[in-house]
Amino acid sequence: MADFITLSRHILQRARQHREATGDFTILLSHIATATKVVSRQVSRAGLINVLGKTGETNVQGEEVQKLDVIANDMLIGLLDDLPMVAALASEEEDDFLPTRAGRLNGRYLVCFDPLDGSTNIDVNVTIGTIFSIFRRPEVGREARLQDFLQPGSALVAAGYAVYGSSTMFVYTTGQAVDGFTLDPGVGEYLLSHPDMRLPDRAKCISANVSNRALWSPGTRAFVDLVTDHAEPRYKKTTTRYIGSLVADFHRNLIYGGVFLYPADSASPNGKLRLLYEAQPLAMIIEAAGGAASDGRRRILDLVPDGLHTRVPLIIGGKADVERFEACEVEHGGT
Ligand code: P6P
Repeated sequence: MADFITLSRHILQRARQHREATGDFTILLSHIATATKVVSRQVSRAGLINVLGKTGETNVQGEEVQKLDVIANDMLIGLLDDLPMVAALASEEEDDFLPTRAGRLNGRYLVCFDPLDGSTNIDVNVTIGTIFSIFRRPEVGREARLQDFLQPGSALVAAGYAVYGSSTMFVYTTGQAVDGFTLDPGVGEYLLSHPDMRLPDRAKCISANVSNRALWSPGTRAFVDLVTDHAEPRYKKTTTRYIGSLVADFHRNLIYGGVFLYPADSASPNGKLRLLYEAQPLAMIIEAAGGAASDGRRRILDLVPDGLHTRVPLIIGGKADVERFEACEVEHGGT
């Protein structure tokens, strides 16, 4: 039974080592995990329960909302709304933040999430995921304010994601280590399968949407060229892998080693990905695993969002690769 480490048991062990040992944090993280289990079930049956396709609406990002986006968003909100330790929620699918019913005045935590990242891949059965992060509130005893969410990622208490692929995995960190759990559908439990995940110091993959090449800065083009031309020893065997689902690309690179980039470009000078509920949580994870994350110049975890949906360029993966990208931007010119 020693190897049968469930997520709940692991969170309790981690929480004891961490100042979040009040039990509230354990309950909160366990509820997020439960929401991802339900989303996983819906995703695995999407074609069967007629949730494929679009709702015909568009979200604050101007993106078409897929039915499963709504299901995932509603599931997370529904489960977290009843937790007295959570004061408010920020979701990719919600224009504004949502004070919770149970914790709006005295909840110590704020939860940010992208309920279903990569949702354009739903109809073609490509891996998608849920990304989340947890902040402590600056003060309690009042309703949450937008300003409470606008913190640097370095202040995060925890971050993680669920990836709905050939199996469903739940990966999280409280800053010291990154641990991965695989869902056993028969038991309905996440079991520890990837303890203490460390980013391999090799550039096995580079992940970028090369159809944006004409929009990239000279520095970005120079970096991608030196990697795909195998022009330096580190990149002799680097291959390209990009499936248009951030969580899936990130998870693969975390295990194999590599770098993902969605840089600024002439069409999107602030990049496409969102700082609060995509870049910050993944940056916390990659740094805890030994990697790095930058916007091309600055460390992601030092950046403070201007708003809930602030976009940011994201270069994330091996320290050497992020630094090499930044050197190219200096040498050849940024956006
Ligand atoms: P593009 C999915 O819509 C997403 O937000 C990320 O999951 C993914 O990495 C990115 O956009 C893909 O964007 O412009 O390459 O299709």
